[in-house]
Order: sequence, then structure tokens, then C-alpha cells
Amino acid sequence: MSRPVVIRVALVALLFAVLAGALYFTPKPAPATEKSFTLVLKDNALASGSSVMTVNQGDTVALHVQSDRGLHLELHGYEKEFDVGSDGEATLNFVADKSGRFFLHAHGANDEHIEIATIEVQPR
Ligand SMILES: [Cu+2]
Repeated sequence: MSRPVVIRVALVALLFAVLAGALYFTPKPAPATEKSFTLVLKDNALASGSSVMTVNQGDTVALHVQSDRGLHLELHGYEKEFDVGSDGEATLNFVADKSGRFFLHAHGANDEHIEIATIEVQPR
């Protein structure tokens, strides 16, 4: 082989090695998992639990809510509504298929929207 051909072959081989390395080291998104959160509410406000819950898009989320009073809750953006009844507990299960920030509200009488917490869904 002449020298220019050898150089060209070497460059192509180098290019492939760099591309393979780049593919190998590209961070892969974490696999979808199940995330579980518990929020404890007192007087329609968060008494314990995280006010910002972070998950990855595709995760299955279980949101457990305990409250000292009956409540109607809505996760805006996902349009999921659920009620805490007389037993003081409720769980919302959903797949976080949309990314963004979503507000969990308690909806009271007189059309109140009381902010309880936020769910942040990181895009994939
Ligand atoms: Cu609302």
C-alpha cells in the first residue's frame, strides 16, 4: 500500500474508534422505575413529605396522601383527581408520561385551589 492509502485507512479506523467510544460513553437515561411518595397534610397544608417530588419520564408514581380532613385533590396537567375520604388516606398511581412541572392542588369549596406540592417530571 502506498503511504496516502495507509494514512487514509488509519484515519478511518481512528474515526470508527472515536465514534464507538462516544457511543459507549454516552450517558444512558436511567431505566423507568417505581417512585413512591408520602405526603402528610394538616389543615390543608403539607406537614411532612417533599414539596417538590422529582421523577423521570416513564416512571410509575405512587402518591400516598394522608390528611386530617377529607379532601378533593387534583394533579393538574395530568388531570388526575382523587379524594381523601373519611379514613384519611388516598393513593394516586400513574405513569409519568409527560415531562414538566405539575401542581398538586386541594380543591376546596368556593373554587379554591390550594397548592400542596409539585411533581417535576424530568424528560428522557
Ligand atoms: Cu387546582
